[in-house]
Amino acid sequence: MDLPALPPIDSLRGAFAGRLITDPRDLEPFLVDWRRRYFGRAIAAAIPDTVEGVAAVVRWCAEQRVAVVPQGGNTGMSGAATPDDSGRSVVLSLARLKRVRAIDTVNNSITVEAGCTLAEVRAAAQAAGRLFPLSLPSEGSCTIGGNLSTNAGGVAVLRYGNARELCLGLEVVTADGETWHGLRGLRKDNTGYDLRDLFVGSEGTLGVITAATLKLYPLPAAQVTAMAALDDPHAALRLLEQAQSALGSSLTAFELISDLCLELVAKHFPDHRRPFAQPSPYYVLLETSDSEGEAHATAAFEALMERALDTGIVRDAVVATSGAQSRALWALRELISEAQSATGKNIKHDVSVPISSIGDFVERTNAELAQRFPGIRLVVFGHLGDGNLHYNVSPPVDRCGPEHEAEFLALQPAINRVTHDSVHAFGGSISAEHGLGQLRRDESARYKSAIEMALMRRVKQALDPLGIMNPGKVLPPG
Ligand code: FAD
Ligand code: 2HG
Ligand code: ZN
Repeated sequence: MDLPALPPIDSLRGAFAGRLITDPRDLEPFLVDWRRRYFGRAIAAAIPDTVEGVAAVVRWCAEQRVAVVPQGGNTGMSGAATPDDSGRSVVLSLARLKRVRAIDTVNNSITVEAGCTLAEVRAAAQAAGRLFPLSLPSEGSCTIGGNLSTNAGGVAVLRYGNARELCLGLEVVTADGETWHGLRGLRKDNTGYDLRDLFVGSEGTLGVITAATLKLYPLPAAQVTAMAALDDPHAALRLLEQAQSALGSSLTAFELISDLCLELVAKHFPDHRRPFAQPSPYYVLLETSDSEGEAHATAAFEALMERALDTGIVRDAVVATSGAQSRALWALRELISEAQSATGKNIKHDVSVPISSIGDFVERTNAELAQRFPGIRLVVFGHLGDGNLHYNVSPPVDRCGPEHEAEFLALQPAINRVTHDSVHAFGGSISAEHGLGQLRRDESARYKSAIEMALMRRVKQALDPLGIMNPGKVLPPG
């Protein structure tokens, strides 16, 4: 397609009130993802203060045939918020749309603008005596717009669902710069196609989310955390079954952690060590949210752990007896990503399989990778209760330095192939919660059927006929 010459940037400056960054040094942080795996180019980063400003930027881009790359906290794992290298993009940062518009404690809902960080939304809910349950280790930086656009998961999906399930309504600036006011606080609404659910999880490829109405829950009377040491993911599944029978919907988190994860955390964050005298191959971090108070929750956990010890499912267990102990256990889990990054470049897989298949998946995939790529280290952790693992790969210990990076990353396609073919064989998904972005875009096309790809392309064509919304993400070009 012949594109018009790039227009003078001053015409965009005049199009909206807010910040426009064009200086290359100031622009740099908007052009790279936090893992430093994707580097793009852009004419400018636009940071409007208002929804009208967002619409004006999108309209300018549509007129000039310039791509719009929405960006929130830039904490995404798939390179989805980084522009391509065409130089024909505007990064549209939502960081200044930060108002909490309304809280309704009878409807149990909160309406917030897209640039509020997840931590700010949780704090606003808490100040009103309510829980907004989405919980990610990146909550201080990621934004609610980014959470919805990636359909983020996190550590409380088991009880409350992912971002999609917590979203009641959306306000969206469409690809032609109009605003759809869909901030309905309704639990039930069967009036045709669900536009909200099209935008959730679309990674900025269909429109720009400017605000959302979200579900709130009562604050739990008590939350208690425990950690169990065990042999393998099969044992973890048996513990999950027992925990669900004993605790029902009070079980809010069930996270698997392999020993290498805790070794890396202890190495890079020496204040955070395993809570057990002896290391075990795997651990599970559990949390219960109890409406009857702390004593009740602790007693239930202790009974569960005693039974699991008696039946040989777990080797050892610890139940936190204070908030500080609970936070220390959670820190071990939440620091894994950073600890693995501190070890050097790694290959990420964010996979889901039916929960009951996780043990077999890990066993078979570990064996095949070990045989094909001797010495590689598997950093396996994640949301076992949702059937979702971060099945990440680090280089062998003696090939960790920057001088070995290129050699290791050259293995990525082959390592992905083994891992993703295994996921597919177990009926799973190659992106459980991080999205496709640029990282898994082409991989995903390999596993989806032709009809699924064709339907997705038709949706894209209908909502973004000019193809300006975050091109090169989710769908392969062409
Ligand atoms: P960005 O990275 O800025 O953008 C992500 C995508 O959303 C891009 O496609 C972008 O174009 C689009 N986008 C952003 N804002 C908008 C908007 N307003 N309208 C339209 N499109 C938009 N993720 C999980 O799911 N679970 C976890 O447990 C988890 N843990 C993490 C832990 C760490 C330490 C880190 C660094 C990341 C973690 N993540 C996790 C990944 C990341 O935090 C989430 O994907 C998050 O939802 C991204 O939000 P963001 O605001 O940073 O979005
Ligand atoms: C988590 O659950 C995140 O901590 C990050 O989803 C996973 O680093 C990762 O691969
Ligand atoms: Zn995760």
